[in-house]
Amino acid sequence: MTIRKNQAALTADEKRRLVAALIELKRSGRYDAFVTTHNAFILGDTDNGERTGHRSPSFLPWHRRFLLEFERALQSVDPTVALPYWDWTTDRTPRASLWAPDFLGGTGRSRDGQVMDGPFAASTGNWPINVRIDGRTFLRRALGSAVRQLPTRAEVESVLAMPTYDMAPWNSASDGFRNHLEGWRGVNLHNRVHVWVGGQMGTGVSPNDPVFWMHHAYIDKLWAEWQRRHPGSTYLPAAGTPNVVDLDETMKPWNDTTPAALLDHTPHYTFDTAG
Ligand SMILES: [Cu+2]
Repeated sequence: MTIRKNQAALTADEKRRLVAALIELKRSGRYDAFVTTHNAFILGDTDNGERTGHRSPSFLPWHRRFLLEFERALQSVDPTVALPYWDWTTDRTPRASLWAPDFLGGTGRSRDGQVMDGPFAASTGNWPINVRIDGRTFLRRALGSAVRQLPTRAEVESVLAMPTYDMAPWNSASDGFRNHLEGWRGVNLHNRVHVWVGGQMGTGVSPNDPVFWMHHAYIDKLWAEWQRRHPGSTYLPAAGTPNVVDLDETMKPWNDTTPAALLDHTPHYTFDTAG
């Protein structure tokens, strides 16, 4: 059974195994296929047209499935590995152990944003940025420079308190839990974390940075926390919404699963704490 743990609680051995599995997926080319898929959806999802991965109700189930596919790929390399989550309300500075050289490495140097330490630094030769939006082939970060503060637990609580999953017009203008968690409206949780990390994480090719998976694993955990808090609320819209994935409609690119089929994470993984 897969148990997703807080990244801050991983042992040295768990970190080593996760890093090794990431580098093997990268070497084999399977990693970059995930970056390509994510970028295609970022480019294709629009507020007034078809929208599936982002700025829409299916942001949460789409990323749940995307992470499941990625976690299964990691487990095909090392069956003991699970995706950890990064609780950025607690581990909220560049001094967090997440950014140490034995795990993800730190922020980028000022000249060009290049990450200079850790297993994903360009100098290792193990982490070429192949799926990219410009000529730069090295992992970049600028932790805390484009936006100073990561969201606080109080800000997270204010969003978890919202009882309605999502609302018309089902896009970046919506009120409700999904769009406040995604961050287009209000205190801004998910989007702000992408901006805080900077570098590739601030772009459509954000999965180039392995922290992407840990950020989204925490967003996914917050969805589970919201469900426990609002047992009478569920995914919306229910049916008949143009350009938007309704509860029982299949989602691209897989075309074999629906939001309804992804509401319960427990057949696939559990978390170390209920939260
Ligand atoms: Cu995304």
